[in-house]
Amino acid sequence: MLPVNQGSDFASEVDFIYMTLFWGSVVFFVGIVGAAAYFSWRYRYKAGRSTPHQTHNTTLEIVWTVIPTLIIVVIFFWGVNGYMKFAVPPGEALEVQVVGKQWLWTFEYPDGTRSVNELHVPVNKNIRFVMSSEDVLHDFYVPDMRIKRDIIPGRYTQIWFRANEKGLGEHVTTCAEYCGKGHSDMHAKLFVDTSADYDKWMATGGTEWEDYKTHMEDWGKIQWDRKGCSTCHSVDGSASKGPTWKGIWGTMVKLTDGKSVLVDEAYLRESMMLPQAKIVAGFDPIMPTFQGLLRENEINGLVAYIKALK
Ligand code: HEC
Ligand SMILES: [Cu+2]
Repeated sequence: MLPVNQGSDFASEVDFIYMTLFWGSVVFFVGIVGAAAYFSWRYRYKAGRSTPHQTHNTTLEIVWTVIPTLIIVVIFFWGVNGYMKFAVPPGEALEVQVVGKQWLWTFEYPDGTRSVNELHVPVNKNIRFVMSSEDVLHDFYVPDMRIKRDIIPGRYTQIWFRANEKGLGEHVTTCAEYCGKGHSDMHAKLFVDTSADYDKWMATGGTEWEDYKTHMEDWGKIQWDRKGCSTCHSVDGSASKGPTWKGIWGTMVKLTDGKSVLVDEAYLRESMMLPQAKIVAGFDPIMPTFQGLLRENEINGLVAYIKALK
């Protein structure tokens, strides 16, 4: 029974008000039903017993009106106070974009890192979730944090929490709005990390560090897809908005100014950071700069990937 898995500061407050209401209801239920049962037995029909004439009892009526009213008013303000905390994210918070779609979750962090069905947050930090849907109604629900809010197509909704020490570790995130056939598969894992673990996760963008070192070109392939390079660069030699990456490593590329340049590490790097510096012949200078959008390890991965595309 409650309280279980209180991963956020909300959790204990929510549980406390919930349990107060629950036990309050139990006390009143037992008291009222018990009294009714007792009186119906105590004053049951007996031959010769007559009931005296009853009008009313002013004192009793005032007491049973005023006391419950006061209790309800206290509960109301208690609830509003909690709701306001829950509904209004604090100004200083880490912002994570949450996108729900049939039937998975994507999360995007301030530095552009994206992850699918896996959410990492640092402990003891306010996290604000800005949520949108790509298709139908969904509902972002993290039971251990006691947060839940609808995600509505065409609109942004927000929610926030602050995970505490008790919340360190893995939690379940699920969709609480029936959204079609795969609704029950719409799970994500939430990891509350220490700030060191969180930094490490951000640095590698979701892949294990060791993994990244041993499979640089796979890491580059992930970036090709994640960072949108794939919309303009093919990797199979076919034509696209930009030159294909297949087989370019180590060759001489013709530029619009008539010169040629060797495709090496420095040229690839420059092409990503300052794409307008050297324009490949036959293409328009439409490539956006990725200055500040690619981390060192991502650039290395992309270079390794291009190198591997023979
Ligand atoms: C909007 C389309 C577009 C996107 C997105 C794009 N590029 Fe490009 N890219 C181009 C075009 C067009 C060229 C050729 C013209 C030039 O050199 O600027 C090019 C050239 C390059 C070159 C030089 C290729 C050669 O054959 O010499 C590299 C390397 C490169 N892009 C890397 C990337 C990487 C890495 C990404 C993703 C992080 C990316 N590009 C995203 C359009 C794009
Ligand atoms: Cu859903």
